Amino acid sequence: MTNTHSAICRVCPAYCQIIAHVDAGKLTKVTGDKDDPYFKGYTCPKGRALPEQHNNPNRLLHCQKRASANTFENIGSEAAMDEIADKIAAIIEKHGPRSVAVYGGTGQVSTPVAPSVAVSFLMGIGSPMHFTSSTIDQPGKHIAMAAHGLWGAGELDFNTANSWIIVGANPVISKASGAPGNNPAQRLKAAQERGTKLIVIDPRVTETAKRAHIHLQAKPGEDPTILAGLLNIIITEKLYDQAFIEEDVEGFEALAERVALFTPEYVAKRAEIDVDQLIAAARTYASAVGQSGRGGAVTLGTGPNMSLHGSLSEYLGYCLMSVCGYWSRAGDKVTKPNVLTPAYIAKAQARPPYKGWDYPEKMRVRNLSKTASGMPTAALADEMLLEGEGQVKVLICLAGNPMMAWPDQNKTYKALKNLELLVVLDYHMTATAELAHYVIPPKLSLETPATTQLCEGNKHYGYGLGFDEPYASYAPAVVEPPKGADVVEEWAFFYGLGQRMGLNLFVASQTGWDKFQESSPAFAFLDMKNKPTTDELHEHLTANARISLEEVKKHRGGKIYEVKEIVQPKDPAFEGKLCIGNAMMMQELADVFAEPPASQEAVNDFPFRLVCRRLNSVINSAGRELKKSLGKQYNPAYMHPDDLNRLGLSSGDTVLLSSPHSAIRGIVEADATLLNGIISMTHAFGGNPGEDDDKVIEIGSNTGRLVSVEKNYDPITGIPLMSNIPVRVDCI
Ligand SMILES: Nc1nc2c(c(=O)[nH]1)N[C@H]1C(S)=C(S)[C@@H](COP(=O)(O)OP(=O)(O)OC[C@H]3O[C@@H](n4cnc5c(=O)[nH]c(N)nc54)[C@H](O)[C@@H]3O)O[C@H]1N2
Ligand SMILES: Nc1nc2c(c(=O)[nH]1)N[C@H]1C(S)=C(S)[C@@H](COP(=O)(O)OP(=O)(O)OC[C@H]3O[C@@H](n4cnc5c(=O)[nH]c(N)nc54)[C@H](O)[C@@H]3O)O[C@H]1N2
Ligand code: SF4
Ligand SMILES: [Mo]
Repeated sequence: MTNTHSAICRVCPAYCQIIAHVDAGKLTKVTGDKDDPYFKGYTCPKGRALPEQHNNPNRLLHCQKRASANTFENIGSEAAMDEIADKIAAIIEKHGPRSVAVYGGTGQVSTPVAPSVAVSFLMGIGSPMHFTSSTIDQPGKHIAMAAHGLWGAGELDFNTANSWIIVGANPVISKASGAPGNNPAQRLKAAQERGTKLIVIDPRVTETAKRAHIHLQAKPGEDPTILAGLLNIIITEKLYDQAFIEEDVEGFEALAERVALFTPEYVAKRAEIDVDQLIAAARTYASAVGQSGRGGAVTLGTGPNMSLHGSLSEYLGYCLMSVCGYWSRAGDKVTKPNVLTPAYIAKAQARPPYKGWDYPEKMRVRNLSKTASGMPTAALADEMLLEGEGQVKVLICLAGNPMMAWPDQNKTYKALKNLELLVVLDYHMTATAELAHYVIPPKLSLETPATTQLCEGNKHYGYGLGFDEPYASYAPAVVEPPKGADVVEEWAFFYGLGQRMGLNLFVASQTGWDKFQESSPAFAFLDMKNKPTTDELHEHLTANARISLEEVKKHRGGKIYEVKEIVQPKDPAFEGKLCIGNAMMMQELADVFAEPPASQEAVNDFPFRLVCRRLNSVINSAGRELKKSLGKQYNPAYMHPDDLNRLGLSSGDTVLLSSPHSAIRGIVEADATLLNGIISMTHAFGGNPGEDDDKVIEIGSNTGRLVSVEKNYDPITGIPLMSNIPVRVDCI
């Protein structure tokens, strides 16, 4: 007999409400929950593949311990934790706590309780070495927020916007950055029908760009130029919000002076776009100036963030919103009020700029340090390779896949091989797990309880993330792990180490996530003798929620709560302002103006530009193991048909793609949605170095191998050039 249970899909941060069909204790099907008031039955192929993930014969059900260079053996989870705790203690004794690092990857969205316990573990042993995928994703977001400041009234409403700019993001596929995640294709279509004018900047006519009123199909890497150009038009044509700028913004003159360099003709020529379209985009964007609640956001994705100057591009996006006064005003509805995070008073006032970079924790390479985005992951491989005090000897990899995802795969390979201890928490034998000393398989998402708190908090990461209604949901575990499995929840692994190492671990309630208030998180110390339940941890995490978890639990299946918050006016004596003339950003913009649009090297020897792209069936490397749901098993190198013709190539041919750093094979495929000279290719495919050359049709290839972390990187966050990579195409 089939039972159905409401549940929350946690494959990606959209957190769709789903129905899990369970037959004799086995997850057999996932469908959308049509009764859910927010998701209304929406799912995507990755969510519908949850049964294949949970029941996959290749799923690991026992901890693995390396037995030889190429083999692993089963080990009991308690024994594994005994051995790992002993090893870590011995390494700390010899090399100090900084030798132990944790890397948390994208899979953490499936296991939202774990990161807090992992951080507490690191604090317990005294190591500052906590890294996440955030710094190889869109670290510019955090830098820009710090340089610009935040607006206390929060986000603009997607539902009432006159215009909306999306730069190098494709929310229809990624469900991230740009449009709300509850069926972004539908949300964009509805916006278009309402008359919202969408402006998209992308070298490809993406599924999102198809909904655009104006698509600036610009060359990649020119986002700072284009955004500065839009600002220049808005300023010279006096389309900005004078009153808002006088009251709440500083730095206007500095910005105006700098963007004046970026005349429409200069920008159009440099980015290879039509000058009239550029001017039309600026006028369209500014068309709601002075109309409270009608402004539009500028949202940026991985494209600009991975093409260098990501922080600057994000910053100029904020500048566009601030010169137009496109922030919620007193009397407007609060667009994303908290539910499972704490209530706060939304005020129409700035939270002025704060320190976002150059934090005291230094890396030993490239003069990098911790920033508001965290520790620079692009330098972690160097930290494992560089001998001397502080060298990283232990890596615990929590739901991430460095071998597939980190920039410079060859260096990552050497670095991971150099470790004294690599522990991978993952549910299958990934390319990273293959190099591990221990692999610890977890329960999978539908085997553990969940709340929607993580998705709610994501609104602080960028527009189009987080729910745009006061929505929340709780779901218990709906299936048990397969019979005989000895799997450990990720948080319980860190807890197990903590018990053995005599640490007092805690979880921090999510108060601290709310950037609009100054209060710090509430810490709940865990009982280190009697193991808490995952539900108890969720209770700690939601301790300060506006609507209690107890209340949310009563409404199984997701509910939009009656939270009708109105933005309050500015405190009478408040003088803080947003900043649009940050000196470092203005200098970087001058540098952009001075730099040649494309280096000679790129033009002569590497005439193509490889840009990032996401596939609907996978989330980075996760899902590649689900052969039935995956479709194509490799990542095609999409190119314009004219480029293929010119090179005498046809779809399906194998080529060698060389960057100034390294080379990979690729299988070309015609894609007329691309600009000439662009190769659009997904990351996190292929195998470890040497494994994919002869198997490119079976497993694809790894674009991260083409990236150097030492040349062309952001000096603040360390993110290297990971999109807009110069490449040459050779027939083989
Ligand atoms: N060249 C290039 N490189 C890139 C990018 C690019 O566009 N181009 N994108 C970058 C970006 S944006 C990111 S975020 C990073 C991603 O970097 P990572 O997060 O390191 O890579 P993923 O492949 O997402 O790894 C997620 C892992 O989590 C595992 N996982 C999934 N669910 C669970 C679970 O419930 N529990 C546990 N324990 N594990 C789970 C999956 O099996 C997978 O191995 O890659 C970056 N690298
Ligand atoms: N289905 C699916 N969903 C995912 C993921 C996945 O792998 N698959 N990954 C998740 C993760 S980790 C992340 S970070 C988000 C990312 O979410 P998005 O940022 O929306 O990612 P993409 O879909 O790759 O969109 C990037 C776009 O930037 C364009 N682009 C590339 N270079 C440039 C440039 O220099 N300038 C401009 N203007 N555009 C450029 C590309 O053509 C592409 O359309 O998606 C998340 N969601
Ligand atoms: S969009 Fe994300 S959360 Fe929704 S079904 Fe797909 S993978 Fe799951
Ligand atoms: Mo990402």
